[in-house]
Amino acid sequence: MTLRTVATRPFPGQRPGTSGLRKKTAEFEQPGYLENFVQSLFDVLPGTAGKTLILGGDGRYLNTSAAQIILRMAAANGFGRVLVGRGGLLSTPAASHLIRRHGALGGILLSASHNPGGPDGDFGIKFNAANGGPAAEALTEAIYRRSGEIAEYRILDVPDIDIGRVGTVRLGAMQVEVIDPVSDYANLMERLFDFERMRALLRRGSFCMRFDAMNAVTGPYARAILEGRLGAPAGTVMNGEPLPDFGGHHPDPNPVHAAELMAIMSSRDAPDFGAASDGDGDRNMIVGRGFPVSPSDSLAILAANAKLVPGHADGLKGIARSMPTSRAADRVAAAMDLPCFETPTGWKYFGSLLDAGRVSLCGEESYGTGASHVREKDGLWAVLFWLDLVAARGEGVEAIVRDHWRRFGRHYYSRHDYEEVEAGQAGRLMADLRGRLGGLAGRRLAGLDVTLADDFAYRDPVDGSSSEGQGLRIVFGETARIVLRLSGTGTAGATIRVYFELYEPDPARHDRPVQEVLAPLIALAEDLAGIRRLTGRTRPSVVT
Ligand code: VG1
Ligand code: CO
Repeated sequence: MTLRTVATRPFPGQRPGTSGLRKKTAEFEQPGYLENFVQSLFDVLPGTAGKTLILGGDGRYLNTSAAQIILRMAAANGFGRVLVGRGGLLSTPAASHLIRRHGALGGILLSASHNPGGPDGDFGIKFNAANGGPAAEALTEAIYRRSGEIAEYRILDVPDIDIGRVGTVRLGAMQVEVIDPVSDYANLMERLFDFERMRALLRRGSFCMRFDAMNAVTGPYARAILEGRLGAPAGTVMNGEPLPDFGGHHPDPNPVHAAELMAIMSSRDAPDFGAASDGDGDRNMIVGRGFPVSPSDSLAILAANAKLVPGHADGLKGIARSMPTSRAADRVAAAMDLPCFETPTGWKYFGSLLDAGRVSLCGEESYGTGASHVREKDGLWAVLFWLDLVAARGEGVEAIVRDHWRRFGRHYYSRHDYEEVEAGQAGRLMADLRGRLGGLAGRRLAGLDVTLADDFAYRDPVDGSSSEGQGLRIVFGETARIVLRLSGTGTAGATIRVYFELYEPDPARHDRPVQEVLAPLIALAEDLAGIRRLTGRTRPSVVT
């Protein structure tokens, strides 16, 4: 067994985005590409000697071969122990839990999350720190700087080890523990929710649910928890086998990409409750019969009903949402007299608030919801939360949402994505609008008064760190908002995201088509930003 030091040269562009480093699979397949990034990470960590590392991924193409390389590199870099999910699998929230439970230095997650996988798709790598949460900007920037000067990496010269079976293997001086990816996570869920109550609901012949794992990582988790511990009938979980190309699915749980589930939920004999998760298991979509729940509403509804589930029986400390997420949660926070925080997009900003005990629930408009039990958004957790609410209230998904709107008003909400726009064009469009924001406040546009127009900047109230340039927002008081930002997870060109929100307090007006209600704001955004004019796109690539 020999430790090899391999000479290498920097690859440009190894800068993590909103959540990890994501590139086309082919880029990751270049010899040394993965190794360079991993060595850069190990080089900037505060000491790896004798430490514990958690390792897993979402099962996509390259997952297991990358895991083997990382195991050999971890051994060569002095780690004492690596816990790896059997078959190289771990969902992102399960990994977050394991990091915390085992006092690990951190965890490496092989995933490009909701991006498609396979040789022609995307691959990615995320690092979560000792608190279980995504690496903070200071660390990801340090990795990036290191990747620009790296000259060698260290690796053990040994054959692949068997990670397909639970057990312990030695790799040099390091111990590799292959663990069941599901059991610890499932035990945690049992402590947070009333499994007896959900079991009774699922046993009732009249209640039926469907969970779409989209051939990504949540299949084994959902089967073990829903069909196993909760006794839902076999077949409740669809597309439950993790596949290297996700069976051709785009594992993004929204009504556009989870079309198969949406068709089932809109059919004549639709189940009562539908749900889906993404590639790495941190996102969730909740659907009633023919009734998708907007993720921003979902956060607000979970907050308003939190006391009904055992994990939050003592109430909430506060709520946080990412800036583009609708302000539905803010209304709940105000009514419950709770602190409410607005952070930049990406889960890494919630970590310090959760660590400091300032908030208990967090959410994003992009189908991500989570809480203080881990430091990640958590797809299955959100599904169980909803299921437990349905059981506790004895009402269906749609009834719960409509009741919430009646009490708090409805925030009509939509996101329009323009994907694979030429990067220079997208940058100019944003710079141009940013330059004109200063003149907008005080003007009346589309019949609404602009009260604020700025480029969102955030100062973390716990550690004082600041992040600028987090999205252009045009705010019309409490009534409406338009937000524009560039995605930090795409791998081809630039993706422009435009977010629309309009508040409607009147229950008599809660049944209108979303795009129709938002049409004046959509037209105004076009007038202001000129997306069609400047990019030649006639319509968004995806509307959610
Ligand atoms: C997107 C979402 C953001 C989410 C991020 C990571 O980022 O908008 O809310 O936190 O993906 O999610 P962006 O920069 O493309 O808008 V995951 O589930 O892909 O790790
Ligand atoms: Co994800």
